[in-house]
Amino acid sequence: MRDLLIYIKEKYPELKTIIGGHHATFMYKEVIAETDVSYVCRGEGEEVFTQLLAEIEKGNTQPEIEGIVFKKDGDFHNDGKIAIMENIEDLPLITRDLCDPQFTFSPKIVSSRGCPFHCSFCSISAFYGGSYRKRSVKKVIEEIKEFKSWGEDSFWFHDDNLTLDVAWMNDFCDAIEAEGLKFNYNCMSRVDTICKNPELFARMAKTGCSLVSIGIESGIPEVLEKMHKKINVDQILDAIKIMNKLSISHNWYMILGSGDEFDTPEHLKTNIRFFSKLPLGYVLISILTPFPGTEVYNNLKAENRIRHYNWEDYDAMHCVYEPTGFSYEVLEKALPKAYLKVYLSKGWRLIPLFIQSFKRKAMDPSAIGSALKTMFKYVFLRKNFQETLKK
Ligand code: B12
Ligand code: SF4
Repeated sequence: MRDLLIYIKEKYPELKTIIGGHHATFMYKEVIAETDVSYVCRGEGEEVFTQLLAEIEKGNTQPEIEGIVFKKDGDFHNDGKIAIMENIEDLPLITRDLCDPQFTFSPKIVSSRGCPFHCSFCSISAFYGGSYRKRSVKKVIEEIKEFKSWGEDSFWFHDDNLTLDVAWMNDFCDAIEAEGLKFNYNCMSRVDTICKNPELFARMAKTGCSLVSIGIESGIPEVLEKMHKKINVDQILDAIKIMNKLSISHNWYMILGSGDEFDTPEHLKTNIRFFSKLPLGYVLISILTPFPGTEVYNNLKAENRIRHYNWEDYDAMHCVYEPTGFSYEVLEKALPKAYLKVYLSKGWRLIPLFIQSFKRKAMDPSAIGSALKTMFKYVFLRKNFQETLKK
């Protein structure tokens, strides 16, 4: 995106450009300095973007609009706010006639925005100011029906936690059953929600849920505590048991590194061992990455332990911070080893796992294919893991 903005500014200097999203929201000064972008939208764009366009049309190129930042008198105009809409219910649905017929995309649905938790590595709470807003079941069902009329029957919920509002989720399952709708859906949830509401997940399995992604993050209680993850090891074990009894594929997230005093070789080993002993479905392993806006970023920055700001390397495969108990290379080398240990520990159980995912349409076959190819290149051809993944 940075290169694109620079290219446009060079080629068409008279054009007004605007950027938004999490990174630009927190790093607006750097983004403007690097790209000379005309405006940065901090926060949700739907309302303020249209207001900005209306003002520019009227000839007012320096409008005072919530969350809109631009260069002014050698400084920045910034009201210090992140634009958050009160009401996301009335957002219009995507209309097909606005899309080029050549344009294909698999529909994503956002039924809620924000999250009330404050996990130290996640930028959601800073971006949405801890708010959590939900659209009605009626509107979401309407959207699903619209997409189904386009011939789509598989949806990915982009909500950070689709199941947070359990009553809403039950109403959603009621509506799917009442209308006899048939489709598959993937979503994200939390360990504690699964433990407290196993019957909800059984209902979800019946109403087409094919894949749930869940963050365990760490098997070390002290690290979970410091991450403010608000889950414990007993809950993790319980949630895995519950998910293994259901016909839903499950994908668990793990973080290597904690950015604090628990970055020691012993803790690293213990964590990997913990994950490899669990009867998990898929596991996605990331290296702790200090994304702007997060507590981890603020702490590491204050301690002067951020190694560099090459944002391309903020991909959760590189260690961009200086750990205290070992070198950053140790963590980068631990990533492929952790993948191997966790996946090889599954042995033959990997085969039914893949077959079930195909059948449930939980995973794109090409994604599984490219994961296997990456592993082959790494294990047998001894290619660099990060480079192999990037290709
Ligand atoms: C789905 C998703 C993915 C999917 C994307 C699939 C797809 N094709 O869309 C996949 C799995 C590929 C993915 C990958 C990654 N993701 Co991701 N992802 C998400 C997730 C869950 C939803 C995105 C979304 O649709 N949001 C809903 C829309 C409505 O919100 P939005 O994108 O923020 O847009 C609003 C505003 O930001 C603003 N806005 C945005 N752009 C613009 C532009 C203009 C002009 C204007 C005016 C406004 C504006 O207005 C929009 C509407 O309100 C978000 C979390 C989240 N809730 O956003 C994380 C999130 C964006 N991902 C994140 C991360 C870290 C990653 C990875 C690095 C993870 C990894 N380990 O590899 C990679 C990076 C991939 C890459 N190359 O960029 C972080 C980003 C952190 C940061 N500060 O940058 C997030 C915020 C998750 C988190 N909890 O921290 N991701
Ligand atoms: S990791 Fe999940 S639960 Fe934690 S703040 Fe982010 S979205 Fe919320």
